[in-house]
Amino acid sequence: MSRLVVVSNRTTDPRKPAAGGLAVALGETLDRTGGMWFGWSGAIAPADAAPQAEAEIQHAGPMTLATVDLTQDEHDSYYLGYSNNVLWPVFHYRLDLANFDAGYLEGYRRVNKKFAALLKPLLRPDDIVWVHDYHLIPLAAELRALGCRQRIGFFLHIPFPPQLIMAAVPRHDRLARTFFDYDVVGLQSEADSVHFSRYVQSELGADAIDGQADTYRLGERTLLAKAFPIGIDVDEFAALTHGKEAVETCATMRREYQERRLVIGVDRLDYSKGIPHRVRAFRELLKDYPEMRGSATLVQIASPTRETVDAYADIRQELESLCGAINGDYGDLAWMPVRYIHRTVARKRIPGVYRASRVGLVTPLRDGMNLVAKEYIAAQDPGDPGVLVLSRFAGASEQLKEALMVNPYDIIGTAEVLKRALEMPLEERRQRHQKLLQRIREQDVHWWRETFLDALASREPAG
Ligand code: GDG
Repeated sequence: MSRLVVVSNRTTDPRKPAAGGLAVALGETLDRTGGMWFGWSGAIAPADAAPQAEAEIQHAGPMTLATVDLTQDEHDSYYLGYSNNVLWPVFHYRLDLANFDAGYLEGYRRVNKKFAALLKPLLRPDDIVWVHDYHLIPLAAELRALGCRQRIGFFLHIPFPPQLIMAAVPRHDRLARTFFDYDVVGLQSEADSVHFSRYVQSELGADAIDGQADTYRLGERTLLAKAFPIGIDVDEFAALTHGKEAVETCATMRREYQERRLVIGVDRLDYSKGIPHRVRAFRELLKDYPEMRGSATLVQIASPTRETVDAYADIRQELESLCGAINGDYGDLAWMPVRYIHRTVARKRIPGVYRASRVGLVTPLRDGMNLVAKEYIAAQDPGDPGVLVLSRFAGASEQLKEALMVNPYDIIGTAEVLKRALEMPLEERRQRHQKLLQRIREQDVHWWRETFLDALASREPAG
């Protein structure tokens, strides 16, 4: 089997305890093939440092970690700027939050060029290269420009927006053409794949190839672009659920909230996750159904992320005042309706939090997949499971049909569904959970990795 080379903005040592399911799953193949993970080290190079001539190499068991530092200017324009102030909002349909500063695009291109230049000398002719996410869309084009002919695949972890949203990005076509330097582009959902298909045909003039599903031609290049919905490592997560920390967390929460019905939200504090909408729906529940007062309790864990981007500071403020107002209006000496935690909880404790709750509220306004929804299912006790309330705008909604589906913009409707979830009889909870568990087992992270890599391995190397 060819050696696998994974490229992503940040690298993770899959053996570290904090490594999540994705790192572990990729780590398995990296170990098996003696592979390499290449990306940013997370460090900013000192202002007076000489330009980096080669990547920093570390060995992690059979695999290699190769990392590159960024300068402050590269970090600001490539990472904070173009990636997180342009591509992230636009791909989540939020043109209103995008800042199309021309300097960002230049920095984004420069870092992709730098990654390519430092990666190329490390590549072997029969490597399979798998690039991850929106930070690195032009990477294959830069590698091809340097003469790389290896098979290169790309996976987009976030949504691909509708044609006319993508078309609003200045010079979008120049960026999007670089998708054709990959052999396979993986998207999260069928909805994304439809958007991609329409975009490349209408805006770039690509042709869908007759008789070959999801395959497009642009000039000399052909590309397979389809949905490969990412999953979780269900067994790893179940093991975590039975670990000491998770069991302890679950017991503590159950003790503390024994007279309450617990609703849980776990997200990065990101505007795509719909957290304020969700908190408003919870307020609506208390307003419309007085019998829920003194009982239903929302615990929202919102882990800090990208705090130097303005939109993130705004949402933090909005959320703090919203939670404070609800507690002021409805709380009493014995019961606080909303507990909002703006901190990162240790990964080993997260399954205990999921398991202690009656309802998991996963209501993003837009999400590529949303792994929290899948983790929530994996962490439940099959004999007495909690209910998943899921936004129809999460990629996961295409698979998790037995969840209670909501439109997170519809605050009253979400409150109604939340009430239904809190009152769902045991037998219905069990039946829904059993089907959901089966679904996340069938299409888990190993299935995802293997189907993507099989598709990539079966493409002809670039001529
Ligand atoms: C992107 C796409 C896509 C959350 N809070 C804490 C914590 N988490 C963990 C969860 C879960 C992960 O973070 C979040 O994953 P999501 O999939 O929900 O969302 P994004 O981070 O936005 O990821 C998304 C994903 O890529 C994969 O392709 O599904 O659509 O946006 O694992 O458990 N972990 C810890 N403490 C916390 O407080 N330790």
